[in-house]
Amino acid sequence: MIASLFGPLGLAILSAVPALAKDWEGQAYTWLYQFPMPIPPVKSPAMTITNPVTGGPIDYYEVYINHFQQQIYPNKGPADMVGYDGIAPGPTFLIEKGRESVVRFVNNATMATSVHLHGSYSRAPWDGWAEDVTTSGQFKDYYYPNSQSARFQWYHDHAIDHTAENAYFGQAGGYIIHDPAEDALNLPSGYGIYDIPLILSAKQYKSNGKLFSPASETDSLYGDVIHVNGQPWPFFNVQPRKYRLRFLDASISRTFRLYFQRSTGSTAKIPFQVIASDAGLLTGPVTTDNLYISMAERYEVVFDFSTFAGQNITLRNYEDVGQDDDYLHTDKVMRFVVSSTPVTDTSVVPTALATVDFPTPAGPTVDHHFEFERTNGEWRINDIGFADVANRVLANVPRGTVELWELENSSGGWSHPIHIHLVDFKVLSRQNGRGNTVYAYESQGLKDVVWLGPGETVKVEAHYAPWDGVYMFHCHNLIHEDHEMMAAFNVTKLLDLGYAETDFRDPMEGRWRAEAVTPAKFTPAAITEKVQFMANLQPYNNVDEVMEELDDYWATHKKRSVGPAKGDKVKARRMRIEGNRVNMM
Ligand SMILES: [Cu+2]
Repeated sequence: MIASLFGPLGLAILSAVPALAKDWEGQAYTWLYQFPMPIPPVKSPAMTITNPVTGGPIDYYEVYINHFQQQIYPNKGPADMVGYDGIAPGPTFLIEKGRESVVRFVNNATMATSVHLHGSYSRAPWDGWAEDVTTSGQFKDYYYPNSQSARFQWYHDHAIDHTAENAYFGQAGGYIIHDPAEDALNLPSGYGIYDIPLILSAKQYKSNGKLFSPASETDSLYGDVIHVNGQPWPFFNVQPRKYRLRFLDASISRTFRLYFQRSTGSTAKIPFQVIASDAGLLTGPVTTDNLYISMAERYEVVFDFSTFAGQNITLRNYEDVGQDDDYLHTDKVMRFVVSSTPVTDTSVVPTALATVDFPTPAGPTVDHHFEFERTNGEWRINDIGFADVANRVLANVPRGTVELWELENSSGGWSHPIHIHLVDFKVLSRQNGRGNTVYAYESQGLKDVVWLGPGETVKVEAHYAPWDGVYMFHCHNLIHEDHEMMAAFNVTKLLDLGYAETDFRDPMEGRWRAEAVTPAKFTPAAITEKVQFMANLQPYNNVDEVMEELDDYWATHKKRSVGPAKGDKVKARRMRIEGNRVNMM
């Protein structure tokens, strides 16, 4: 097929657009826009326990990781899935900033799990370290701070070597933090009413209606069936007014470039406002008519349906995003059915949204250069894979410093969304790939994932605080992650900081590991005792004080580079962090 396209100078050029290799990779799904979009239910705490140090509340939740079945094809058998509380996506947590939480994840499933709360600066033992697994019949209590700015976090599996399977079969859910500053803006609000999570995923099914497993994939599983909140190509009834749409790409391999279009008539792309990204609100709304969102990224959009009363709006996806495989309907996502009844809408999108806590610029020197590459069919970071236990800590970052990291995609035509745990970063620059562009919706807020399109090199800057400890960074194509495109960095302890606190640096510390489920551990008294024991060690309640101590420290100390320098792969390979148990396992 030959199509006429417009080149960068507005000149019409002829370009060969490849025809689809095939319409479907798996079982065809033909019920587009026939079924309503589900909204994941809100998770309620099982009890609220008093923090014995601060006197504040700690909400305690129990989540059961259960096998379940879901009818995807109306004319086939149900799909076998595994999800949080036996649903997919899992229930949504609605958290007020400042209310701590402990979530007990109970593994009733067959495969081992580990839970990462993506977007949270959780202490290392509760960050979902891949090897910190909870096996079938065990539970683990995860303690979360919830003291960061309002943001759309999500919780998902992170278990060593089979994260892709666990996430794909259903282990992902939303975790939304609200704060008073955001609430005061009068944005469209009300979870499931005018504030709508749109959790995207792409999967592939077998002829019996069951999921095709990514277990034996080593490159990618792009999926030919697009889901929103677990339903293929749903419709959603809306009123002619503004909505806040919280996008999360929970696919294991597919990147989207989204746009809105009338379902009939004009095919023009309809502009919308991006108001938030991974770490919450942008400085101000960014108006665009299309949006890249790769795996694990979150973007929040306000779309105004008020001029489309009685019409249908289709959410579409570009073709040829990255080098993902396209199928018959992967250029479509869902449909909004706009009612014809006028409504009053008092919500607004202010021109100033938030004061974003950008890191103090560290200067032009690159502290660490990481190459994301494919070597002899294996996925690697600076030639290291996560299984290389002795060498996988690729950076030592002095606690409280700002570092500039350069992330290079040197793996040919592949793309990699890179997630750095613990921190929020600013995307500074992008070279090659998409025209040296950092999109305004990427740079006007803080992020924890950045998409490295084919051939791209991106610089990101982050404040490595507030905690010390060993954390992961990795590709969020979960098949790449499972096949070793994951490493660690160590936010090092400042021995002379002079600030006394409990040590939470080791993500594998024995006392925080999963335990066997027994009735005695699930009594209210036992739960209260456990939660208060954790709280007594004060993992989170002094965060402002910690930040001040770190600022004071670095006002009078000079940073000494302690990690491998730019391009120094040999050094990276040999570097060991002495005394770090994680590294020596
Ligand atoms: Cu990747």
